[in-house]
Amino acid sequence: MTMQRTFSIIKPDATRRNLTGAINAKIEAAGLRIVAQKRVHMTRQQAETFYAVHKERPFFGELVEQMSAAPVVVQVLQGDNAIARYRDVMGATNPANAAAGTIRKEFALNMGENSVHGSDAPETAAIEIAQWFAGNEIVG
Ligand code: 3AN
Repeated sequence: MTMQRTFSIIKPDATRRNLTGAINAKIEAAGLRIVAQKRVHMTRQQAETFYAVHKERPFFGELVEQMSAAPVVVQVLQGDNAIARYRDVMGATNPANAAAGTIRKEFALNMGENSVHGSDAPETAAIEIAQWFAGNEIVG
């Protein structure tokens, strides 16, 4: 067992369509525990900081625009192998390639508006969690 934490965002395309509960149900059904959660409206600056690794990518401007356009739900998920497990539940970045039963297959609209974010490695999970939560807001 590798007990891990990962950082998740339920993105604006999903909160707009009132899908927070449906996505949380999939997270919990996969054996992940939501140990911290809050709804926030990201500023442009916060979205730029969060996605700084993608600064040179052609879709950066659009991504920042979308992420700061409406509320999101930021979360910390905990469980055995949480990082890989959540990425499995999320499905492929492009919903057209996402496996049946995944969040993106069922809910994502397109490559950019793809309903959820999940950390890709322990180092990025730690940085992303620290951007949004104080230690005493995470209760495992
Ligand atoms: P993932 O979210 O699956 O880890 P990344 O890290 O490659 O994917 O991309 C981060 C985010 O950038 C994606 N969730 C998506 O919103 C956006 N994105 C990635 N590739 C594209 C693209 N080709 N066109 C538009 N948006 C994209």
